Amino acid sequence: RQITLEEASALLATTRDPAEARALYEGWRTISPVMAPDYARMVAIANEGAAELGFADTGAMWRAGYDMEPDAFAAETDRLWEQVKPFYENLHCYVRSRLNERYGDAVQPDSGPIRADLLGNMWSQQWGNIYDVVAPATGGASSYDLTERLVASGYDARKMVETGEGFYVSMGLAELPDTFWERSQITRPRDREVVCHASAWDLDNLEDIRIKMCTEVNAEDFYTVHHELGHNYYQRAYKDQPFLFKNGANDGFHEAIGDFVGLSALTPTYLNQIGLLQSVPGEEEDIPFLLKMALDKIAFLPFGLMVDRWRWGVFSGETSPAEYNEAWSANMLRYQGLVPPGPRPANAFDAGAKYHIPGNTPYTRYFLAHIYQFQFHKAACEQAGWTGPLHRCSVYGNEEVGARFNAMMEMGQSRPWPEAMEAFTGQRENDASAVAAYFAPLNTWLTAQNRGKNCGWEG
Ligand code: X8Z
Ligand code: ZN
Repeated sequence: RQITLEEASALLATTRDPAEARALYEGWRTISPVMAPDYARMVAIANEGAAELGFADTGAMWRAGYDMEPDAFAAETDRLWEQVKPFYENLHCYVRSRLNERYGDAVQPDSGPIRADLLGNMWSQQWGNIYDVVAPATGGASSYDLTERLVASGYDARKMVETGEGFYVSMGLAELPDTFWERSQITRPRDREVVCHASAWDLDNLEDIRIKMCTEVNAEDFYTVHHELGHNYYQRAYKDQPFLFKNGANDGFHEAIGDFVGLSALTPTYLNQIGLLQSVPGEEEDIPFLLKMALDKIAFLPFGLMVDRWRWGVFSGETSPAEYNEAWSANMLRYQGLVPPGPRPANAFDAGAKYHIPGNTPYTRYFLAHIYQFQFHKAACEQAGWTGPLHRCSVYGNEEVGARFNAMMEMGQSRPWPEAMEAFTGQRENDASAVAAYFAPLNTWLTAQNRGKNCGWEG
């Protein structure tokens, strides 16, 4: 029987059987070899268009969207990666050793790269689904599981989206229009094939905003709902700009709006306020909470980088179609420290099994968003007068922060992005120090856990 990606993802999230994980990982990747020739053709066509517009290639065109020279932007992503890499290496080291304890040397050795299918996600891009496997052995674990809380509280897809809207409304932003509810696709239709990868749309450049997703009641889609609504709230905020400015300050901003809101919406304090948690855990749950967040947010960083590192090479011609898969695996190893569960077939086109590759959606935006959302969060918490640890801050119900945030969103693309950044955070730079500040207690804890370990990998 054929299963959908949603079904395969749900199984991969919960299976703890390495053979099943491998079958799911490899099974999904059988969909993409057929795409490789068309993909190569698309690259050639896109490059022709980029050249006509005066760019060296499509990658250079994509890197030109950040109010600086394309090469300077590439260097900027290197600089940001160097800033966060030590955190990722710490997390990688800790997760590897917990996987080793769980599965043994034959499945996951305690040195070298991690087996990519053991991380609970089809692309190993967010690892929160294996929290139970890597939860602290001593010193208190998390007292709740968000997926379980959502299910137990009787959430359905619509309630998930309404809850997301509720957060934005609490910040003083307007409710979504009726047409949003009439015209959005919130669940998978029963009668036809659709693209289920979540997206947000602005149909008339005014009020006709919609999301299109196949919402499941779980923690991952609780995040995704907030993420998608961020796109819609941004779109509506800049609707009065001239047409050419109806866009994000840069594409990383667009991806960061909803994630910023999500950082508050995932706090136990907020989950308690909306009745999903009966009580707010104390300090003893700081490390479990931060570990859960890091499994999603820190683990994502090298993935957010490697996708376009691969594509930049493809567009520039440095990587030929014959080298597509080798180069993809090499990037997985280099940035993420991951290897596939077994040798890949000669015709494998693993990149094609990630939505944004055949969809040709740039990906560095998500890497940036994983930095920006923490810059926004830190600034918002400071505006709110918060003096406690950043990970416990929520700006739910804070209309003053909402007004300042909306003012940045209303600017759209009318000014260079550093001005939009400055309008909300007072800072004009891409800066990963807010990531460091948010995760500081966890990083200290991980360093202690990893003492005596041989962290890192070759490659
Ligand atoms: O594609 C998305 C969104 C739509 S813009 C659901 N994201 C990336 C992905 O799923 O690969 C959000 C996080 C990263
Ligand atoms: Zn998005």
